[in-house]
Amino acid sequence: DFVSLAEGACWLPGFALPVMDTLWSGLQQHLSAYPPQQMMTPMGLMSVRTSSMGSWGWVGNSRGYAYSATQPGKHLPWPAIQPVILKLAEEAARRAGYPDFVPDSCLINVYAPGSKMGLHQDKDEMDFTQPIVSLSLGIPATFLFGGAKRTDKPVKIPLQHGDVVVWGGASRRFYHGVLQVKTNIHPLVGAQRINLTLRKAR
Ligand code: MD3
Ligand code: FE
Repeated sequence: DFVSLAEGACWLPGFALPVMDTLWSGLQQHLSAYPPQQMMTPMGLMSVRTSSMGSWGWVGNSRGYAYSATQPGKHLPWPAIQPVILKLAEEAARRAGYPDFVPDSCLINVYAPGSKMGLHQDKDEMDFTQPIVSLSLGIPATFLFGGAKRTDKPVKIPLQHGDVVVWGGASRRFYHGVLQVKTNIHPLVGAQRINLTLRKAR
């Protein structure tokens, strides 16, 4: 079952729950091998820590941000998107009406309690007809879903462990962010929220 949030935005509560044990064990291995790092941006150091999978990882520095084929400060590629994650994203996109979505980038955002993400638009990708699929794990967070203008009043969406959202159509360019994550403990994932953002970057 799904909830339509705006034109093109489709919330699938608990969609990932059936694969969460498998997905979490693979993700823990990834995070040990590719520890998430706090990225710099022109706006300052992010409170969120990030890692990536796939052909394109997201990297930031004080001059800007971009997709990169190599890990920050290294000449090595990222590992492939894990099959369980890839299948989940493609299946969610298919349900939302995007049968041809094949992501080439999986950004992993790790939120400790107190971390947040300010309102922004995702506009570093090449093809805006491709949706973005996001998966939440761990402790809950309040997602801010705004509109096409920064001044559009955001709607608050309580995202929980196992929730998937497909952001396509007009909503693809909408402003969004995450409120400061409250201290909490999740039985599987512990005292953190992790968001996987799957995109077709190139
Ligand atoms: C709505 N991450 O990494 S994922 C990001 O929870 C980012 O970590 C958030 O925004 C997080 O850029 C939100 C959900 C998301 C991603 C892209 C969107 C929502 C979106 C693009 C347009 C509209
Ligand atoms: Fe974003």
